[in-house]
Amino acid sequence: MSDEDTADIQLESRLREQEYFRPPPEFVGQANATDRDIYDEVGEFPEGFDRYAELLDWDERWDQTFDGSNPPFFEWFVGGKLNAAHNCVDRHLDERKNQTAILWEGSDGEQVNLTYQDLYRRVNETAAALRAQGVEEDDVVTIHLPMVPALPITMLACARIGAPHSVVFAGFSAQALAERTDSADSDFIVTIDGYYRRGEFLDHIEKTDEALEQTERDPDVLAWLRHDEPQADVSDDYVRMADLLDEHAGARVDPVSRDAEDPLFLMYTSGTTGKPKGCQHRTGGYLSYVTATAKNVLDIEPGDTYWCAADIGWITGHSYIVYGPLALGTTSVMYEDTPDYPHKGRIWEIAEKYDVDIFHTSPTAVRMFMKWGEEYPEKYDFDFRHMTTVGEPIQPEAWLWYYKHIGDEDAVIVDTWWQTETGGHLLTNLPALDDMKPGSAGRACPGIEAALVGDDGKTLPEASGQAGNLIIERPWPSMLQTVYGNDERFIDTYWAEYSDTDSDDWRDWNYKAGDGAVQAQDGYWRVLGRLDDVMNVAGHRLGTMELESAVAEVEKVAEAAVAAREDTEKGEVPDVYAVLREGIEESDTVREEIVRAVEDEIGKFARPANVIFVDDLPKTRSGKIMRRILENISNEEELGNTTTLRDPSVPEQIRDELAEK
Ligand code: 6R9
Repeated sequence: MSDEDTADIQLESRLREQEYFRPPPEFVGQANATDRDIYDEVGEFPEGFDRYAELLDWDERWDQTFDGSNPPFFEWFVGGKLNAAHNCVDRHLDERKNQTAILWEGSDGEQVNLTYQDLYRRVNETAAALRAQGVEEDDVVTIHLPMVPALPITMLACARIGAPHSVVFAGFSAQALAERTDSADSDFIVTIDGYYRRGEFLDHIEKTDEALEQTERDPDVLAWLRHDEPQADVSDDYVRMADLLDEHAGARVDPVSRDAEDPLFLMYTSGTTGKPKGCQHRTGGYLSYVTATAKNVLDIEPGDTYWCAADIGWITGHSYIVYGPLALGTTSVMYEDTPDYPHKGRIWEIAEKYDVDIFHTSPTAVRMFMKWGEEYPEKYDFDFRHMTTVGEPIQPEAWLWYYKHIGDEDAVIVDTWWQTETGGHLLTNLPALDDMKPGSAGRACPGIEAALVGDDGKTLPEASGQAGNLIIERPWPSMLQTVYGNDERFIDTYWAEYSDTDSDDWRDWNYKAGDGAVQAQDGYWRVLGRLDDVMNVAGHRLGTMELESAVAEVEKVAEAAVAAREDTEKGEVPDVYAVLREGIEESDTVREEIVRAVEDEIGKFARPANVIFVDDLPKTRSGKIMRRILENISNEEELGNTTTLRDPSVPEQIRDELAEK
């Protein structure tokens, strides 16, 4: 064995035994948050959050930090006025108009450098174009764009004119787009002719064409082009952005002064029941909180090159590619294609090319990089000072690999727990202040009061080491305002279970996260995963109900249930258990129909891993499907308690059926 190998093994075992990792002194020396007093200062409720809002430019200062008089409809920075696009673009022009704001790398290595001045010009022209097309303040604009510069430009243009955007991840199907357009009462869809996936041009406009056949509304469609000329069949009924922009070349649009409480955007997300919910985020509280956490948690400075390798179509991209980083005036990297195109070193090649300082990704991606092997990152010369994970728990093994092979043992790592609903980070360390602990998110962020409730409804003692239901006991500025158009659902989903809903004292209201968690004796939080019927597939949230209703569309299926199976790479993957109608034979054709139904209703990323035909599903006496049992079967685990089953032999029958296949 070479010396190098021996050294490697020694290091490996040292890393494994070590529970805490100190942030490197060079990091601490330059960090944004280095004083522990921040916890007391921001924790001074509610005025402590004023310091977050003070990071922004306001047209009018707020006269009340927090109004809790009508729980759970809390208000933040009441009376204040501001514009998000001004804060992310205009206010940087004096100091850094020639600095790159967005550094975009296309599939084939094409590069677009948008300086703050360029971004200013393009956001203004796009805002003028949207207005000319009839978009008015408070109109919801549905944006169905992939990772191209047009996406942040359109979002910021909407923000400039006070039109809330609703970005629908490009991987969603036509039907999902149609549903979200209708649900948001949106009369505008912004799309593009296509984009690149693994080097191939993907026709994207056909999803809009199909969505229009399904919508109840009749939205105007505005189409960007990926190149100068259309590469797909763009209907003459659609307005070409290029034409509109030509008409408005050089246009300037004054940013609309928005009330702090005016909505900035909607983001649809999966829940336990029914259709996806439109989480509605406010302008002032949201922007203040994501800016402050981008500064204190992600340690972003204007001079940094920052790369969050997520998709802007999810909340992570909204908060930590677009709004937080740009409000701080940094350089934010965007990449169009997948991490393995044209080779598995693509991410590290880009990191080297742009000299990225801060890198942000998901545990799923880390597991994938780990599987591909360290030879890929080793080929490139890059040096991160700070790394982030988000979206799911990270296994200590994957954490250690990330620390060693990507961070070169001299970068800090933050594991950030938060949700679409929370707008920004809630549980994570401030990197210079606390040691890292693989597998743990760490402390609650300044000003955030988290707690655990046992199944008996009682709050667990602090740092008890016991698992419980995660709740947030005190409001925070970036919390969702409501579920768009459905206040009742907002209350039922997030508040009813752990609040005294008759009380008009905000202290009696607790936000339910839907996650299980443990707080260890050191005060660190470890989030275990969802307690409800929501799965986490490669960091994407999917409701079992949504999947099941897609499967139910297949006529040959009598009944179906979806269970999450653990997957070493994606975290979880959906397994479909289907009972076919009388007289229908099991076949690959039916299986294919089921898979296609899921792809059509939701999107390809939700594709089931397995379709398993069974004679019956495990049900309680009252007829409820016990998905937990299917999950145990999928994961080849003990079945646990089956006494509540109407027919206790069903799980064994399913196991036998599986064994026969
Ligand atoms: C930001 C985002 C939210 C759900 C959340 C939880 C899981 C997110 C996590 C994590 C463990 C972390 N989750 N971050 N679990 N550790 N650091 O991911 O939002 O798509 O709404 O998902 O993701 O289960 O409830 P969203």
